[in-house]
Amino acid sequence: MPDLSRRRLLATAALAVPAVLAMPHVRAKARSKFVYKYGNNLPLTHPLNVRAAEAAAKIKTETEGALDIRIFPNNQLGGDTDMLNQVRSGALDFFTPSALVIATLVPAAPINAVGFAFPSYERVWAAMDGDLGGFIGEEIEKSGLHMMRKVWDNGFRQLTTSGKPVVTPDDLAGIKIRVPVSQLSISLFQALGAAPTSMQFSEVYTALQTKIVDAQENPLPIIQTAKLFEVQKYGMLTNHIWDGYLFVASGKTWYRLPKDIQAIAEKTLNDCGMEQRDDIAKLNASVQADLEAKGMVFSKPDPAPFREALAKAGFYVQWREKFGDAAWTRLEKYVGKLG
Ligand code: X2X
Repeated sequence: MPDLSRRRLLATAALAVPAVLAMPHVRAKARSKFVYKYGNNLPLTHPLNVRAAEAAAKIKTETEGALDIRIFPNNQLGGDTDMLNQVRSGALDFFTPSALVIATLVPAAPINAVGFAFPSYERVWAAMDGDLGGFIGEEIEKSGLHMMRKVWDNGFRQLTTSGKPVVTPDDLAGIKIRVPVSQLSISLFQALGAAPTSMQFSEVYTALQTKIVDAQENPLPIIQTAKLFEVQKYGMLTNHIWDGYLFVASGKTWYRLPKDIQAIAEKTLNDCGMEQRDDIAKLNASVQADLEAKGMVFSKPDPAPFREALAKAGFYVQWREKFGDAAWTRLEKYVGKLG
């Protein structure tokens, strides 16, 4: 074979061979590659997505490309109910539902979301990094999903309305309020005399804009990043539920990952979750002023009459029974006696 064509042949062959095989030092490490999908319900600008993107990049680097997590933010894969079905079947690999939303599958999960239970972030993180979070993780594991141990922050949920501010539970009478697809949320707002309706977050902006509902409730960073301030006027700092994002993986695909890759993913997601908590804490210091500059008007109702209304309606008795004594006692260990 004449030299020239031989060289050409070699050059062509080299191009056709995947780069890893052409490099013996890398070949030794070549292994299966996992391209996994992570879906969530929040805009790209929310700290959850900012830190998830950072986690994905870090995991890809540290696993030398073996685990490549592609992020689908903002309900691109469907609403929460759809993503929950997908993560159960293994069509979706990672998902961050609120405990409120995962309750249709794991009824004990939203024990952290009992109305007016948590007085401060200090107690929240003691509980979630302690026994209470451990209990939630075990319950989720039983359902066939895997939960990363560090829960990410959604925040304390605050009430917003378009028509008039809410000062006492009486002001909630008959108000059409959107809540997540959650029995606990429905029950809470019914007990307060409002007219709650469940809706996936993907539909909330439009429902408020077209006045299908008059009110909603979410932590302020969501009201900011999802631009709900464009369709809501009054913000009431009720802190009625502390809500977190559980970083879950589909058991069907998580346990297919080699152990060392699982360990890198788990550690990185937990570390980035801690950073995400800090991001929300920083945001909490400035978000109200930002929303005020955008036209919202804030007030801080006295929580006592709201708690009393819940107790009077039998809310705490009913949910203690539903969650069971074991879960309830764990919650009370961190927040004191409820109801
Ligand atoms: O649906 C909501 O309100 C949200 C975005 O807070 C949750 O994910 C529960």
